[in-house]
Amino acid sequence: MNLDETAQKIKSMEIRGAGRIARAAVEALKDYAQTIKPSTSVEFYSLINSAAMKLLATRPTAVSLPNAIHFILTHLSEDGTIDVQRTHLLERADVFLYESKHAVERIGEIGSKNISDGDVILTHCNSEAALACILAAFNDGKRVEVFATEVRPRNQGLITIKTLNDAGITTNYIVDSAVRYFINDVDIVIVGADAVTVNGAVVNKIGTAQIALAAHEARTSFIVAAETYKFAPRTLLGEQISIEERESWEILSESLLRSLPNVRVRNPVFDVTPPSYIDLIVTEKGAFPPSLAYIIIKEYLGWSIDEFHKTFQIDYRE
Ligand code: RUB
Repeated sequence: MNLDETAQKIKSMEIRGAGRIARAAVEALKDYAQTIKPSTSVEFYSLINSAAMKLLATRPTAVSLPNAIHFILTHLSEDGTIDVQRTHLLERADVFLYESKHAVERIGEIGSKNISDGDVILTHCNSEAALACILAAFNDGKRVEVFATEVRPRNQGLITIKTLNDAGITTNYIVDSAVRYFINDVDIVIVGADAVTVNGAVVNKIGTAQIALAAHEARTSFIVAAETYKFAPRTLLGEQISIEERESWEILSESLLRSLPNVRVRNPVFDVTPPSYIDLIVTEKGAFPPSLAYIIIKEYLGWSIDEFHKTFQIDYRE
C-alpha cells in the first residue's frame, strides 16, 4: 500500500486503533523510503519529512503515531549518503514493527496476571492491548466472561465481540449507556489508550471516562493496557492532547440534520480519564500506577525536556 493510500485509510478509519495506526504509518514510510529516487541526501531527507507530515495529519489524538514516526526518523540527518539514511530508516522501522508486536504480547502476559479465575471483565472500544490481557487470561485456563460495549457511533464493539466469540469467551454485548446498570456485576474494567499524559491521565475512546467514573463509584478495578509508545512526551512541555472531533454524519444522517435547523451534532471521539480513577497502567515494561507516567516517558521512551531540542523536528500539530 502506498503512502497516500495508507494516509487515506487511517483518516477514514479503515485502519484504526492506536497500535495499528502506528504500525501502518511505519510500514508506509518504510515502503516510501524504498520507492523514492532522490538525487541528493538533502532531497531524501526532505521527501521523508513531507511524508511524515502527511501521515501525522491523518488523526490527531493517538500519540503512538508521532512516537512511532519519531522513533524511526530520530538521528536521521541531511548528512550522509542516501544509502546510509535509507538503511538507517529501514532498520529503525523494522525494530519498531518487531517491538510493537512483541509489546502487545508482553502486555497480555503481564495484564493477565491481574485477572482471576471467574472474573467478569468489561472492555470498551476495540483495543488490541486490552484484548491481549483478556485472551491471555483465558488461554491460561481462567474462566472469564466479558461485557463489551457497542461503541457508538462507529461500533468498534463489533470487532471486539467477534474476536472474543472466535476465542470461545462468553461475551455480553451492551449499549454504551448500560455500563452503570451492569457495573456491579463486573470485577475489572480493562481498556486501551490512545495517549497517556505525564500526569497519568489516559485518553481513550469517548465514553471511557464515564465508565471509569462508574467503576470508581462501584470500587471496581480500572486497568489500562498501553504500550510505552502511547505515552505522550510533549505533555512534559505542557502540550495538550488534541481530541479529534469527527463529522456529524457519523451520528445523524445529513438529511435528518438538515430538517432540524436548530440542532448541531457534536462528535468528539476520545475523552480524558483522570489518573485518580485508574488503578494500573499495564505496559510491556511492567504494570505501573499512573503517577509513574513521567518515569516511563523518561526511562523507556528516552525523552527528557533536554531531548526536545536535539531530536528530529516534526511539528506534531500539523
Ligand atoms: C480506538 C481506541 C482504542 C485505542 C487503543 O479508537 O480508542 O481503545 O486506540 O487500541 P479508534 P490499541 O477506533 O477511533 O481508532 O490497544 O489497539 O492500540
